[in-house]
Amino acid sequence: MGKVQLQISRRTFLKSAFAGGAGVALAAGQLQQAAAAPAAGTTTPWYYRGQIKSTYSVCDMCPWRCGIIAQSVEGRVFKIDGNPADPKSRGMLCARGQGGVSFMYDPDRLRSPMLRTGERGEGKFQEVTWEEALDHTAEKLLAIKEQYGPESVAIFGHTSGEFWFADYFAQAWGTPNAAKPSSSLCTSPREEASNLTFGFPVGGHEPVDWAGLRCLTLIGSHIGEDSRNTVMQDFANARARGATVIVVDPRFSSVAAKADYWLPIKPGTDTALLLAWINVLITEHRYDADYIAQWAQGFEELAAHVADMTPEWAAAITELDAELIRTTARVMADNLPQSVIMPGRHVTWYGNDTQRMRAVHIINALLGAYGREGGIYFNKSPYIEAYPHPPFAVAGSAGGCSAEPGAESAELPVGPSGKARADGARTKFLRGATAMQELIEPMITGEPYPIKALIVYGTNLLNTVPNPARTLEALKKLDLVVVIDVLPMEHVAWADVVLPEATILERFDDLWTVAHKTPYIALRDQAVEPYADTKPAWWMARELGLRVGLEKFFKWETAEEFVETRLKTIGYSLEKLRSEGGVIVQKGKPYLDDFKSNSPFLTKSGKIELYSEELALAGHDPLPVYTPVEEPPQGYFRLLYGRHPVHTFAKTQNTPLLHQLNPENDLWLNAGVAASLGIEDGDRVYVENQDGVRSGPIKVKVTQRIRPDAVFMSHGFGRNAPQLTLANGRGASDAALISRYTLDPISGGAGMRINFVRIVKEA
Ligand SMILES: Nc1nc2c(c(=O)[nH]1)N[C@H]1C(S)=C(S)[C@@H](COP(=O)(O)OP(=O)(O)OC[C@H]3O[C@@H](n4cnc5c(=O)[nH]c(N)nc54)[C@H](O)[C@@H]3O)O[C@H]1N2
Ligand SMILES: Nc1nc2c(c(=O)[nH]1)N[C@H]1C(S)=C(S)[C@@H](COP(=O)(O)OP(=O)(O)OC[C@H]3O[C@@H](n4cnc5c(=O)[nH]c(N)nc54)[C@H](O)[C@@H]3O)O[C@H]1N2
Ligand code: SF4
Ligand SMILES: [Mo]
Repeated sequence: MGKVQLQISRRTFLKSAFAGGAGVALAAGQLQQAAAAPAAGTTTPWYYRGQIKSTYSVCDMCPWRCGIIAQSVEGRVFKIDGNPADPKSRGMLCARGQGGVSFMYDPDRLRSPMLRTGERGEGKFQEVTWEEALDHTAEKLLAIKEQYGPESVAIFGHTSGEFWFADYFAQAWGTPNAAKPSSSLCTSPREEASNLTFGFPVGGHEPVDWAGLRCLTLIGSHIGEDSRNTVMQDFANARARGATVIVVDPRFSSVAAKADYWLPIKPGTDTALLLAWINVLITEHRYDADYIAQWAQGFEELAAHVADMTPEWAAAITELDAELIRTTARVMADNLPQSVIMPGRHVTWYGNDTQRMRAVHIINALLGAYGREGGIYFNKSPYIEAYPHPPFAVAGSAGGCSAEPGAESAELPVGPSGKARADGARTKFLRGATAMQELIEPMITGEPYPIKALIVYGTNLLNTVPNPARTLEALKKLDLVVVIDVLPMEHVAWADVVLPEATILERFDDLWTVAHKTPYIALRDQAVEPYADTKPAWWMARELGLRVGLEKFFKWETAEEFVETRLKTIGYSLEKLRSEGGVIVQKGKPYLDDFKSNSPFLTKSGKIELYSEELALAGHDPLPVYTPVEEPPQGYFRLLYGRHPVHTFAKTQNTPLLHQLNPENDLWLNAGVAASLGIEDGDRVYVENQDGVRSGPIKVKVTQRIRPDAVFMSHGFGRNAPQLTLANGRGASDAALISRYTLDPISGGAGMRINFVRIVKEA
């Protein structure tokens, strides 16, 4: 299979990725008939080799999780199509989704449970049986619990099975120390800012009401490179309809190239721009006054606060033209309420990010966008009950951008229809889910209490969490490190116990429930048998649970039984769901008109809180303030990083097909700067940061498309894991260079764009 895939040319592959699953509407049998007979002398195409089995599931190649149909023949998946009934795929997939087959058949995959034989980090293991691996883990966990308490076990979780460990097992076991990178390294500032302003978080699916949208503003959101399938579809449709697009980015990103206005802002100064926009909207009376009068509070305070924050004031800070600032504010206002600043996703930038995101949410309020057609709709969680279980020892608050946490979705707020937040507050931050960094430090210092064990589920520890050198110190100190993964990523070498998981199409999993304009539930069915000696997370969590005295939480025997029980609560069965296309779509309450007497806003006041009493009481600025960030020293550039369209984070660099499309990253360097440094396009250089951390060599892309004070590289390359045979040693690692971060005092999000690099020419 790998061989066949490698022969596909880039052009053919991308064509099939973006053609939007033309074959999807055909049933398996029709597909066979529709295909032309193979030419004599060629190998038999896969669709002639036997009965095609179509299985409904959800793409796991990124956290967007599009509905898919896996096409398999004789126990092997050959093709993945978008599920036309699924609101997040609409029958299409992005290139990464198409690459799912290549990901699951990566020959470098973990095959068997293993126990460490050498030193931590050496990567020496012995293959063992599941019994041995689980018995050993359970024994260690119980000994640690006995001596230090259940909270001394930390659990990190991401990817589609995170629910079983970071939510269900963590809560049953009784540790509040579960964290997800999709929260404190991604969305937590925008979620907390939204909680403070509207009384509910944005939710995993950004509720932009694309169909009627007339003006879209993007603050460092690079749609197209951030290649989430439906976001790209929606953007393309909106643009084709003539929607105006304003892009604020220090880099001329793919989406900036499609915009009406590009604001090449000085990195770290966005809050000044946002405040100046507020100034223009208010002083020129261009905001939605009726909406603000009816739904918001604190307008007078806001108006007084921004009175002096003119475009001229912001121009000096942002290095943007004052007239451009004024004009773009007017364009936004001319289109209200069908005018929206997209709530960004990866918003942990400078450690003051909740304030910036509050400014974004406040502008959306001034534009009257929330709850209006063509503006921002209210997300609603689908109705379905959790699997009944005894009360958990702790409330869950691992959070996360993909946090539609399965069984718990009915208990956690995702929109105005949700209930109040289950506040398991225990952090020093004002609100928010557990910050990952908060858990690394106690592993090293034992303060405020020791963390002795770490279970890493589907989290790319050393590529994801900033300051990997510090994480390594933590890994050395722990009494137990358990890694549950599918590939031999760098951190696997540091595990005591390695538990290899079956990929999404090799396992049955809990329902995927999505808070959405049309709330929906998607089936995650098993297409083929697990690879080698791999197992699903639900099975591992249960087997471990039974071994550590948590039987009462694991009364169910299979995930099918778990799901069947949940489906019954909405009058469904697995059989019905399978026969109906794998998706249940419910009715939402997207607009203000859908709320009769109750306010849709769930703040204490029931209003949009432009001025935040809650922030004031906690000693934070109640109105967004601009705080300058440190400047790069002489000879250094600010390190910016982001997505590449055909890769996901640090997980697909070794995926044969995606590796072929993009084997390494490059370093964007301003053309003027390159000339002055004597660097030419294609030169290979090393990159060294303020702490002397070096990565590379990386190929330079000399371009006019980036400001002179910053460089940019895509995330996830520069790997240091020989077992990743394709990815190892290609390009440079943004993660290694992010040795500094600043925690946002409100959300606990880790600001990572505060690192500076210089360029070292290859010897
Ligand atoms: N330097 C830097 N750090 C970042 C970011 C960045 O841009 N640069 N981005 C941040 C953001 S926005 C996010 S959301 C996070 C993402 O953080 P992560 O989710 O940690 O990122 P990935 O690299 O996708 O790692 C996923 C891990 O899950 C494993 N995996 C894949 N499929 C399965 C499966 O079926 N089962 C199991 N058990 N494991 C599986 C993969 O092999 C990999 O180790 O990273 C954050 N950190
Ligand atoms: N292909 C692909 N798509 C993905 C993912 C993936 O791994 N691969 N991951 C998904 C996930 S979980 C997330 S969180 C999103 C992340 O997608 P985004 O939220 O768009 O975040 P980043 O990728 O970090 O975007 C970085 C952009 O911000 C710009 N930037 C840097 N500094 C500043 C600044 O100070 N001000 C402004 N205005 N802009 C700045 C950069 O130049 C770059 O264009 O992508 C999602 N989509
Ligand atoms: S956006 Fe692409 S990678 Fe992400 S879930 Fe959808 S198809 Fe999969
Ligand atoms: Mo993210």
